[in-house]
Amino acid sequence: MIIQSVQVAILDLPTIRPHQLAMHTITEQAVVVARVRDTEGREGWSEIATIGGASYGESTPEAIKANIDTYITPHVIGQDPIRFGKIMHDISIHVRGNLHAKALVESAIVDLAARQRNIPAYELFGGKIHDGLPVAWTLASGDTGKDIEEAKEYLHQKRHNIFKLKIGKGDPMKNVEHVLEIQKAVGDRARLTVDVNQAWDEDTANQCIPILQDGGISMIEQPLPGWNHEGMARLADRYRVPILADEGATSIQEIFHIAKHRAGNSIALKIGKTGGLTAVKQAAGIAEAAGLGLYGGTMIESDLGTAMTVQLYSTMPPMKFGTELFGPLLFKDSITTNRVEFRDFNVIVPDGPGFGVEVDHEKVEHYSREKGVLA
Ligand code: MUC
Ligand code: MG
Repeated sequence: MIIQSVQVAILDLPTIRPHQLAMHTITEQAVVVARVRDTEGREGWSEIATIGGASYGESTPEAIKANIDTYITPHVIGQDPIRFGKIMHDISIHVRGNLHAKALVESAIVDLAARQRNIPAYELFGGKIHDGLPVAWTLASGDTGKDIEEAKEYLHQKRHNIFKLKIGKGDPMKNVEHVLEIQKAVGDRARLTVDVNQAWDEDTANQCIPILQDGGISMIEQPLPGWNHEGMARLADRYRVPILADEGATSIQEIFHIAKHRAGNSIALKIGKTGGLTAVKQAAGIAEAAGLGLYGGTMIESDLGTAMTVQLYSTMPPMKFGTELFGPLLFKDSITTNRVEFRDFNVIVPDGPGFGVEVDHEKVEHYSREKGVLA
């Protein structure tokens, strides 16, 4: 039952429409997939995404793969998956940083440990509290009219009633007008948030936030660069509308720093940036103890990475701002044979063994950048 192999591949998954962020427009999302196999041939799978090569953050898909293959895998081979705490501790002694890579490896090991016992992976994290989680959709087509159409359609389908608007690209005041137009179109049928993805300086934030706040926007995500904790603290102090730290809130140490200095009054959790499933639960504990609001973030993973995240978030108390685990809905295709379900404004917690989704090996091969790695 010990781990015999670890394999990592980069997949490029086409999206149903361009997804425009401040620093990059996604038309194909690069996700990194890992497979660990035990001596009896059982498999554990995981997926982590980054956005726009090196433009969103320091971790790139290529670096994640190279650093796992070279530096992390040797500490995993021959280990018992159920001791994932020990394996991750060993890795932490030998490999600094590399949080996305560590997250990918820990998650694949957890999937395998759960499958060896024929239980959902959430059982290894205290069991689920929820069967479904509120789920936002990101309006980021780059066109106000199309965003309004999308919002109306998904409200009608009862798929989403929380919408996050990406407003970091282009003229800030035009973006504020875009937000207010969408707010007017959906009225009180939906709650709107905005994500600036670090694009403003403090002056711009002080021009735009009061208008967004008066317009009824319910949360402002990462308006300033991730390093600017002092600026984030001033904004959080000055405005009534919640200021959410995302790119600035990575490791548990960084999240502790934000909590201590109130550099934001809420935190976006993500498995990749924080270094794994266990680390996210630790991060949530720090944030909760400091009275910060939580948001269940994503880096736009497909069904596999989303199932992992939904399962983990299901073991935590309700998050003040809900989640944005819409990833599978943005892709043209799926790399799993069963899909993560969305209904009644919720994403449903998968209940099968492991993370509850079954990998489609042919699809994985089809979308792999390098053929034959996970064949
Ligand atoms: C981010 O910065 O939050 C999450 C949802 C989305 O549309 O973009 C991502 C990244
Ligand atoms: Mg964000």
